Amino acid sequence: MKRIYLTTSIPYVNGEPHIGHALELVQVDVMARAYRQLGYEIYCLTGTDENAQKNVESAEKMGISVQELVDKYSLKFKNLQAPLNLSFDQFIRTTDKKHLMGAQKLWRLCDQDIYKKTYSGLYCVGCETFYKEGDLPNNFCTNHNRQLETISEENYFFALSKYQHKIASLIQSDNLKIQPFFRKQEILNFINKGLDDISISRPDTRMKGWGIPVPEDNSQRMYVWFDALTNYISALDFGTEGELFEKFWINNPLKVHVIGKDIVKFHAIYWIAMLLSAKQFIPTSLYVHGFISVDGSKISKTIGNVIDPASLVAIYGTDALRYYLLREISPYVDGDFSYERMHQLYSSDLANELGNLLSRLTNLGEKDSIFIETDIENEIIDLALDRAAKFEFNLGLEEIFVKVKELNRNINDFEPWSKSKIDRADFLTKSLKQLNTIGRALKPYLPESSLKIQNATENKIKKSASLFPRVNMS
Ligand code: ME8
Repeated sequence: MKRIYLTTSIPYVNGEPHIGHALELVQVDVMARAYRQLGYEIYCLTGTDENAQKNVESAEKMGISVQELVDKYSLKFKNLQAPLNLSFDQFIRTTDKKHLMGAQKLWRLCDQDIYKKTYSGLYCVGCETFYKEGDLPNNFCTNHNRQLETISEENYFFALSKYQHKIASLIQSDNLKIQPFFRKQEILNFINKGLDDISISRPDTRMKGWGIPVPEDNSQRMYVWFDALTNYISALDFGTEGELFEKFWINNPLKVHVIGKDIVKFHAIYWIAMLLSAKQFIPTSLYVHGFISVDGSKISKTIGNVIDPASLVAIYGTDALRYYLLREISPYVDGDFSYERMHQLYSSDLANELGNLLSRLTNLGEKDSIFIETDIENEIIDLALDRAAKFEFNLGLEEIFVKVKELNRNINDFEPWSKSKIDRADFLTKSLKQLNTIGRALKPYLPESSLKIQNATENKIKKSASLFPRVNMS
């Protein structure tokens, strides 16, 4: 049986989930559903990244313990499962015991590439990254709106430089396939400028006792990226030699990480080097999505434009938000969210086109006592499935909606309501079957609507409840 292991990145838990996170979760969910439909045995993972130093800072500011902070925010991410209709198999937290075991095991396996050194450098706690003088203008991180701090301390280092050529060749040859192509080129250019060794631990005093202890050295905690990246295998019980690891990492040709454009370096370089050092298999591909802005501005707590995905679902419903993220946002490039566009898309594509099509056809179908035995037009369904599996969600939905529009046009042209019952029986039967096919094609994208459409267009036709009821824009 063919297998695939699919993962999202694991968000930090020092802030609320936003629609950028929802984008990645929904993209991975559509892929997971598509591969399931294609008959693959799949394992789909998401979770939260909880050992960052910035959590210590945030908890201090909020006057709560770090554990309370991570519990509270991790739950908010986990709670996106219902409103976004996510079908993942596991939600891992990097504060889980099995993750600690996996991370420490990997560290031990990298032992020959780890050494201790005193280091002085510029650090952004928001990025959890060291920078060199000149990396960022005025040593200011615009992403996190903070001045870089100078830090001098004794840390463990990982001999990343040793893996430069090997990693470049794995990427060049697509043994690690990076999509889209321009991200592959970007990272190759970065690697070819030369890789320095990286610091992979922080003194326990700076971490205030938070984070995963370095094996055999309680005075140091693992650098959060070293620990976070191992989530992809600790979730498979790597630490305890579990069956999942055997099944989905060792004996599995497809291991796919979906990530945002800001964390390619960590996945395409650090993670690969760690796995090579530990003599483990590497993932097969990275799919890199772009960033969503809100009304043209970067999503930021300071600007105050963090939109809770669940609040959008409360207004428009799960499938409407999924539709926006999949159709309006091109999978690999930056996109924008606005309430205005959300409302527009909801009204035009979902309520007026798809919803209306279902109401019209089932209304007439009920009046004429139409009975449908479905015969599926596989070509459309296969094409939509193929697009979903290939991360081409916008194209997949576009093609389905061409069919939706075509059907609506046919109805307008034929005017079944002005024909005799006998004259329209054929037309209605054919149209309802086509709508049933559309319903099936939508399955990985809009699972709930897909099911409603399928149920409403099979057997004895009954007038269907509105798929996308009117929403008033407040
Ligand atoms: O990077 N639009 O966590 P994170 C689209 N903990 N995607 C966005 C986005 C936006 N505006 N903002 C963030 C981390 N993302 C690490 C990951 S993985 C071992 C550790 C994406 O909460 C971002 O690119 O900053 C990443 O893929 C994910 O959301 C989590 O971001």
